[in-house]
Amino acid sequence: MQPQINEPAAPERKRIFSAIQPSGMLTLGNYLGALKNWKDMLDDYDCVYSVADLHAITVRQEPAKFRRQVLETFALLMAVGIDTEKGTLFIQSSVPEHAQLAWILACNTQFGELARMTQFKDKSASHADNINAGLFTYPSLQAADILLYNAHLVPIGADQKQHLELSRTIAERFNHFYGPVFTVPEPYIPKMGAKVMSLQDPAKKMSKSDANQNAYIALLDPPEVIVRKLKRAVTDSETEVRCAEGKDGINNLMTIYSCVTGKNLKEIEAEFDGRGYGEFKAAVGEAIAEELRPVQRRFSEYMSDKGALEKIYREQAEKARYTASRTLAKAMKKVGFIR
Ligand code: ATP
Ligand code: LTN
Repeated sequence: MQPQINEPAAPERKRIFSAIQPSGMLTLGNYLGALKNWKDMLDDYDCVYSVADLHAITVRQEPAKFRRQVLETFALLMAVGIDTEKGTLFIQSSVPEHAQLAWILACNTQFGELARMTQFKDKSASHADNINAGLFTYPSLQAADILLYNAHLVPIGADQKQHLELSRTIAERFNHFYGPVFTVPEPYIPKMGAKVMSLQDPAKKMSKSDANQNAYIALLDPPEVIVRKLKRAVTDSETEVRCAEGKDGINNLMTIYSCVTGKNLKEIEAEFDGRGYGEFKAAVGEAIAEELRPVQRRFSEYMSDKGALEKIYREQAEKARYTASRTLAKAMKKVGFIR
């Protein structure tokens, strides 16, 4: 008997759904801004997490590289502590109900609603040679992800607020036309969670798809690469390690250092009083490397046994399908499909 997601979500534990695209190597920004919270939420919520590979092909992917990235993202999520005994972690394309419900929801999403999405406008501009239909209907698939599991809460960054709002509209519209099927999800902004900025342009967020590799720390960067990238991080012309307006580079490094060491900003200022940027950057680099060391070790362990890894992602997909297939069946019945 497979372990299954409780159905419906146990009333005392709200269900959380979130997903991340395997569109590149996960960064320190993903880790401190999202994944650490994903891990912590496992204790208090009924968590369902996904590697959103269907979403990732809205941008052209090279097949062999893409396959590797999906697998690595899955293993890396486990390595940061997403415990598949406590929650569910699955690869989106292994649960065909996502694509099936996405179609039904696309037929309940208006052209005008999709055309207003800023992510669509941004990605159409940055991938002008491939403005495909999937890029346009991306939010209907995202709504399907969330609604299949009747999630109450969806932890998201600011850039996904518009998509979540549209998921709510789609759920309400469907429920209104066909009768109550879906839980209308709420956005969830975790108490803790830092926004990590680019090391090369601290006005921009650290992003896994940045063309400049020195702008981000990938979770699998070896210690010496981390230390080197930190050494090259953009700061300012002063020498004093203190948090202040106009010192975006230093503020960012202090935030990172604080997140990985647990020290507050005052303590950090005191620690580096009179010591200059060079020493500070070296300490930040070493602290990050230290934090990531166990993650990298666990990642290597998972990747060294592909058979065991496959067993886990198959089981997890089954677990997710148990709930997804029930919700899809309910929705299809309401629409009037012959079952
Ligand atoms: P891409 O470069 O492909 O757009 P990304 O690195 O910007 O990707 P997303 O896949 O859009 O990341 O985001 C995944 C999760 O990580 C989201 O919850 C997002 O809020 C969070 N996240 C991404 N970048 C940062 C960052 N620099 N600081 C904090 N959180 C981040
Ligand atoms: N679009 C999101 C990833 C994503 C997601 C979801 C987030 C896909 N499906 C469902 C929350 C809920 C992104 O690019 N960050």
